[in-house]
Amino acid sequence: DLSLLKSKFRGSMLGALVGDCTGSPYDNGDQLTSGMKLVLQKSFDKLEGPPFKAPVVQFTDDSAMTYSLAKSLIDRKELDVVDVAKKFVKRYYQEPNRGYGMGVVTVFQKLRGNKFTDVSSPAEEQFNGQGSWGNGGAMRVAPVALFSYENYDKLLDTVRRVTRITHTHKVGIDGAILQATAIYQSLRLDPSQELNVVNFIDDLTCKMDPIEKDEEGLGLSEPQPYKMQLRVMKSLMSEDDQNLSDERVIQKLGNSVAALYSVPTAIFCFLRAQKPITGIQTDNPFRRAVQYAISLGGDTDTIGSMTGAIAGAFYGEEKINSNLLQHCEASEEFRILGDRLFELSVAR
Ligand code: R7I
Ligand code: MG
Ligand code: MG
Repeated sequence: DLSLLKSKFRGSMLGALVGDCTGSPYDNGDQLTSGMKLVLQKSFDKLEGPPFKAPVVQFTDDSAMTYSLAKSLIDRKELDVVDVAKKFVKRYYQEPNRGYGMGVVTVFQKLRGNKFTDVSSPAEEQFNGQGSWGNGGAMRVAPVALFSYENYDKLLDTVRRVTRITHTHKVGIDGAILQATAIYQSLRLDPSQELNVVNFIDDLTCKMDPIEKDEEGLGLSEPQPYKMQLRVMKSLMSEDDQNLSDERVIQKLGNSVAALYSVPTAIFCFLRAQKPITGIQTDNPFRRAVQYAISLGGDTDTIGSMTGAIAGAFYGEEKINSNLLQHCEASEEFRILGDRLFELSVAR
């Protein structure tokens, strides 16, 4: 069904944007107090209501980089890392106050300094040569999952190359792969059928196994860290709603800017939101997923955005409230990017 698939492409791009826009006001690294969770509930109620006169909800670096990446893939019809790097850097210097990661700015400065003659070294030199394990690769990866819809090997290659522009630590790269894989799987599922959570996690685990096996000399205490997180996720998903306090979820899966402690959390939020969650009042499972992700605190814009990209790829645009979309900056542009990526990778 091509119209459903097109809606899923739009949904993934719009979901990434909505999670970023709605999550960014709570992005101060901390847990949300119960008062803040109520503010969050009310704010979603208001954003889903009729249009009101207020400034639009602004996006951050997550969406700025997602936009640049999608635009480059569409313009070039293939991955051109120099073009992507140029677009990232240009955008950063146009609007440096979008909340970029502390480290990644050095990469932009060096790229501009060498005039894009070397797009590898600046990222490799980060953090004393070990590269960044931040979630900046994963947060912008949705367009790559859409662009590589037909071919998983192409997805892996494209994610690796595009992530390495800024993030070369294996854990940063593998986090981007896991996030893209979750979107890839969600695009293929029928949202009118109940999602089989165990199968979804098992499929992710099978795909991550060979990817994490070629780990060499990283000195990680856990040789396959994402597989370990997927095991934790599976066990949490088997528990009762009552047992799953926010504190326990945060303690087990994390909510930080580290890819390892945010990508699995986003996938978990999507999966858990298939069913009602105590404290989140909505019948809409897309909203439930994003609101729940934000309510866990920490890196709220990014975990919200990654959750939204997966949930949007599963449910499609239909489940994303149109008033909510109107309240988010650049939503019309993101819908168009979803359409262009669809034309490029499916309808071509
Ligand atoms: O990963 P990155 O693009 O940041 C994305 C986050 C998202 O939450 C956005 O919404 C935005 O707020 O930033 O940027 P990086 O600077 O590469 O990584 C983010 C942070 O992770 C860094 O500023 C460091 O604090 C930390 N970090 C590391 N710390 C020590 N050693 C990442 N890698 C390392 C490391 O190897
Ligand atoms: Mg951000
Ligand atoms: Mg963030």
